[in-house]
Amino acid sequence: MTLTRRLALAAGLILPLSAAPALSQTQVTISHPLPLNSHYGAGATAFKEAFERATNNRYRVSIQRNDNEREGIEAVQIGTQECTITSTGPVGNFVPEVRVLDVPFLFRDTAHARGVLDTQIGTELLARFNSRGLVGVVWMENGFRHLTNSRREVNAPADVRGLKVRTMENQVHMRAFQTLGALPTPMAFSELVPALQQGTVDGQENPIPVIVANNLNQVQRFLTLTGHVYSPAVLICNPGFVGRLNAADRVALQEAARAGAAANRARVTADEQTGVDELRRRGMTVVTSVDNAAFQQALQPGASQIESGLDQAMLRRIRDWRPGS
Ligand code: EAX
Repeated sequence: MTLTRRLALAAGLILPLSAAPALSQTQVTISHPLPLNSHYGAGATAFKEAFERATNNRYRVSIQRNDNEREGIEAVQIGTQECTITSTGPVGNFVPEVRVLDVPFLFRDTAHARGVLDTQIGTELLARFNSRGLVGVVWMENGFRHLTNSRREVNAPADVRGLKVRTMENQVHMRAFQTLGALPTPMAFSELVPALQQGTVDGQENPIPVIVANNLNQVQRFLTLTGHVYSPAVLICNPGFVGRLNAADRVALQEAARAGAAANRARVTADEQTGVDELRRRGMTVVTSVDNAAFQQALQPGASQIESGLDQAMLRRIRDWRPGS
């Protein structure tokens, strides 16, 4: 099912489309949780430029920062803003089927993740947004998540035991850190830096682009490249907004979203190439040689709990996915 058809279905389009007034300019607000100079900012900017150009500026896109991703999704759901870019962290609380993407060590590498999300499985998961009062427009990317903390070097799973680790408001991630013996503390990104500054939590986990863009080196000493979870991002829009688009503008939205995803992913790739050296330069102690198999082994006892309630067939499809499949 093409995005265009999904958008039409989501918007319940059965009436002749009302064309937007020819000369009026419609404001479109899109939020994301990071600085403009970030992988989400790059995606939002590319989306803005492409959508305004394709609609001859009949739409003006305003990019706003809201570092509470759950709030951004809620605002799109009730229609106080048109779109948001968010990691899948809190999305599972709105679209439970998406939680399947948050399983530790599910994706072999970035190519596996992007390949799954950009083909049938990704399309099927985006379609799940429709019944939840949301339109999943395109998958974007946050990146592989790594562990930081300010108490000690983490070289092995046993070093995680007893650490108070901030997690996103995500049951799958919380169960994983419980299995490792950590004390997972879920909170929105907006609360993270104060919690680290006040010592409410010892550590957190995020992709390199997020750590760099938010200068988390100022509140964290140690970085361990665990790569324990691939963190997708997603561009979500309000069904009413989509439903008011004429057919040509809906195509423009789809193509602008793809342009945003391409720019976002390119920035993740760039940040991951330079970010670790940059964080070392800023003073972090970085553990690069991590025995990922040991972490996967340490998670095994909790695997059934971590994956409880998730679509096991979908998990198998994702694990078995190969290019061309
Ligand atoms: O989406 O909350 C988080 O840790 C997210 O990775 C961050 O907001 C970027």
